[in-house]
Amino acid sequence: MTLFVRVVLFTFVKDLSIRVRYTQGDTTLAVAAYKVLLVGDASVGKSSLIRQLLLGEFDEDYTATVGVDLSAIALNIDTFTPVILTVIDLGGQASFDELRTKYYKGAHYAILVYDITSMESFENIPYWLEGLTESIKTVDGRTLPCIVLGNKADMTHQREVIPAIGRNYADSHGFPFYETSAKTGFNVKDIFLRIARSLYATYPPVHPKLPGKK
Ligand SMILES: Nc1nc2c(ncn2[C@@H]2O[C@H](COP(=O)(O)OP(=O)(O)OP(=O)(O)O)[C@@H](O)[C@H]2O)c(=O)[nH]1
Ligand SMILES: [Mg+2]
Repeated sequence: MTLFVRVVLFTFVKDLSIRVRYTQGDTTLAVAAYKVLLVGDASVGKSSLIRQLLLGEFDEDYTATVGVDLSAIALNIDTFTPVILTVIDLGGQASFDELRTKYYKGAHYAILVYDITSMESFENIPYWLEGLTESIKTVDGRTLPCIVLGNKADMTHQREVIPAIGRNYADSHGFPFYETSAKTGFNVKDIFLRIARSLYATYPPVHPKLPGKK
């Protein structure tokens, strides 16, 4: 389904989910929108995952994210249900450590990314999680749901982290685990769909009263 979204207003609904109201023909509808943080060491491929998802493109050159990049990702979780993920792609370079936490507040979900060719990037995942849990409470005080991604799965010849290690870590926290490749697109759309479905189930939108309806 191609959806033409003309955003007319952002509203906060009891601080739980953001509704984006849009018009489609003569009707005003609301779409559930959620704030998703994308964190992990510099160069693990966070921005590349977004680029692959939005443009179906991959760039071999590394351009560090300076501070933060914001993307609105519209996904249909089924034929009738669009969801918007506002993804906050946080530059992993140490120079942005202080700035980064300013974007944590009010998040609904976090994507923890490491690079399967870098054991160091995997070993830093607990620090990323600690930073998140120290700095934020979710909008309704629940533990922040997360997913763990081992990216660059196409680079098997340089692998340092076997899938079982990533999966064990994720399991120990009750988080889902996937390996992904921003280069080939492996698992990229699937994980964003999974996140959107999970958020929609956890924070279902409050439907607005349409004009003329009681
Ligand atoms: N082979 C391969 N290379 C990747 C993959 N994902 C990213 N890269 C490469 O890794 C480098 C870093 O990618 P970025 O997406 O910029 O990394 P980042 O995590 O956003 O880095 P920061 O913005 O500094 O935090 C680039 O040279 C990409 O081309 C992947 O899945 N496979
Ligand atoms: Mg980046």
